[in-house]
Amino acid sequence: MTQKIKVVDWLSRVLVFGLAIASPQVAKASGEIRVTQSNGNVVAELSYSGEVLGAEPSQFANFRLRIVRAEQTLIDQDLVTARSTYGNPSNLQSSGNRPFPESLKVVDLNQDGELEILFDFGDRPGGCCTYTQIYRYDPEQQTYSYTEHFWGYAGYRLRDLDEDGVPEFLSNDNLFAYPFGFPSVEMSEQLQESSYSPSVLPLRVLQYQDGRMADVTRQYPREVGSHAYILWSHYWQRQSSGDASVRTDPTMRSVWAAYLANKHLLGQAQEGWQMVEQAYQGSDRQQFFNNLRTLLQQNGYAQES
Ligand SMILES: [Ca+2]
Ligand SMILES: [Ca+2]
Repeated sequence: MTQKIKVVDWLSRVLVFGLAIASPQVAKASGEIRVTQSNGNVVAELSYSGEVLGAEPSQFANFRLRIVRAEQTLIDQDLVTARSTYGNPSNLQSSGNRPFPESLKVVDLNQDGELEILFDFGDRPGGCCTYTQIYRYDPEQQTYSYTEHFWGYAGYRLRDLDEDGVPEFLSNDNLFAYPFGFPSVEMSEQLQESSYSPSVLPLRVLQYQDGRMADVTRQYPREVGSHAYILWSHYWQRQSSGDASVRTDPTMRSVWAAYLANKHLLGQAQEGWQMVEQAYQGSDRQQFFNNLRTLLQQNGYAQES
């Protein structure tokens, strides 16, 4: 039975810090979902079968990606992922993951005049563990090559933080998830509401440069400082409301770890340590501080020590 094609606007046109991202168009016909996104001379289309609108779908199949550049179809293939087979691309479906239709974008990520195509996939949007695939045009081969970035618990938001036309991936450092336990639900909800970062992990800012993700976090001290401030404020609010348990609460360890990582990025490591050593009085504090010092050194935060 042929159903009438239904076109749904997932999002209204969004203008974020001067970065215009057109809405994906989602078409559904006879159990097939096609997501089309276009910008300039590039059209990208994800298609697969299964239910995607409304309730959580039960199954998907036949993931395909098509990229048309200057009216030439350069990619028309099954979606593959490099991750499920340790570097040997395999069908995305066999990895147990699926693409998220609303994430498809055609954007110039590095301001070189050539548009990149990106979309996310994983077992569920917003959860652990999602990936982003980015396709870029190779003028010599006259086709597109791709790279995959794993976000883990961190996730990301695409923003042009400094309004220079180059978008940033505003994310968090997944290497900090979660050696010191998980944060409280209250803390997590507080960060979800903030505009800077949805996660109790150190802030991380990435840019897509030369076909790979580059860590540019230290170039964005305003955002790092805001994230550190939110973390500190959580402690301060509990402390000033008379909640003495905040000083020994083990769920604060992940908060302090992220806070100190941020303070290192800001060049305020000494001040950060003084505050945390004063604030956290849990019986495991010495072991916690030692482990945190090691983590900060191993991951490039403690450059000045
Ligand atoms: Ca580009
Ligand atoms: Ca920018």
